Amino acid sequence: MLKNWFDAMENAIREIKQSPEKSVQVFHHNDADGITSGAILTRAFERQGYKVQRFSLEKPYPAVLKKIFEQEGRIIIFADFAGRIAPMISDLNKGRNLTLILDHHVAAASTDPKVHNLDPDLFGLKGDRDISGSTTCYLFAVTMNPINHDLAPIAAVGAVADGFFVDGLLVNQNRDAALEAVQQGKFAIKEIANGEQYWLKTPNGDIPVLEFGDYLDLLGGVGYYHNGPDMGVKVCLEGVSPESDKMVEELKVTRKKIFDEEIARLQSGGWKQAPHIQWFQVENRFFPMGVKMIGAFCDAIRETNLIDPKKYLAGFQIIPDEIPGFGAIKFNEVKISMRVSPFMEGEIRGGRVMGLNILLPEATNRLGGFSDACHSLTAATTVAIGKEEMLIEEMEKILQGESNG
Ligand SMILES: [Mn+2]
Repeated sequence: MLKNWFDAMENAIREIKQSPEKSVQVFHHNDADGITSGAILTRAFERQGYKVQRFSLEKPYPAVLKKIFEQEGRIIIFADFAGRIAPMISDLNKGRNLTLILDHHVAAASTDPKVHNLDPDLFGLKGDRDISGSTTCYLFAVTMNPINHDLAPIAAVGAVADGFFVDGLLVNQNRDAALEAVQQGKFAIKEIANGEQYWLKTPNGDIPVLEFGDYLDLLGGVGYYHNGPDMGVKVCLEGVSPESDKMVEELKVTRKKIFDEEIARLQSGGWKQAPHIQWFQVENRFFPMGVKMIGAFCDAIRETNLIDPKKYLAGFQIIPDEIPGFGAIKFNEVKISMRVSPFMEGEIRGGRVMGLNILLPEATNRLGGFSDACHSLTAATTVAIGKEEMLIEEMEKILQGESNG
């Protein structure tokens, strides 16, 4: 199976080398795994003499994909997302661009021969165990050119930050990347009581990798609309600097200020109450933070006395009509993030009330919205701006139907 994966990567690399196009467009996720993936691909393609245009996305939104695939004759690469939507990408591409998908989430096969879905999930590996997005990109990079072995520490950082361990240890491809980085003298593994601790060795001392991962997550998430992902990639390739430290400190201040102001608003009548759901809309007040932060904010308040512990918790944030560096995109969409109190968590786990993984996607579908990551205790979808209240009402109908029936 793995031989098939390396064969598929070699095929794609051959096609890239045969293409007259000498620039690549890299679209990567904005979390630590995605940022390390973007850094690895940038360095690897620049070494091959390509001009790299790099864009960080919070998600591969359909509106963004549509604009990307208005192009023709390009080399387009997706990293740390898009494995599952290879069929949709194939439909949009129609053979017009050489497209590579270097994701590690659960994947579906491509239906366009010009779309190479190199997600190792299709070749027998598990993205939540064996291999991160960064390690996927790293193995692609060394397949393209063994000179890229020096990128192993960046791959290992992404793997640790993505947080998939078996009994506290990195395993399989992720572990191999970490061991390689250790051999290069740039990484250290220390045994602890329930697993291992990973350290990045830098000229300025050793940094715990989990801490470094948080640093990248902060740049990518809190600093999303303020060039944070660019700084994250720079830090991966060149190391932390006083400039990046300053940016991270400023972003922490920004986040605290925005969160504190929102909490004050909630305390002075900012809530809207439905029978089973308490909700609020932050409009554009979270800018320049990315839309991941509405979920982070719900997490921050779900165990406080700001909320009614017996109701579901929902927050809305308008998705800005812009992808940094890529340009204007008319989304006209609002993101909803849902969380629950510890009390409701017990009710859901006990099967006494409906999980968010059923409630939110069902209501979102009824309004023609887009469901993505929905789990029983955390969920997020998007709907058109203006449908916020309708979405809450749909969920109430679903909940009342359940209690009546
Ligand atoms: Mn990942």
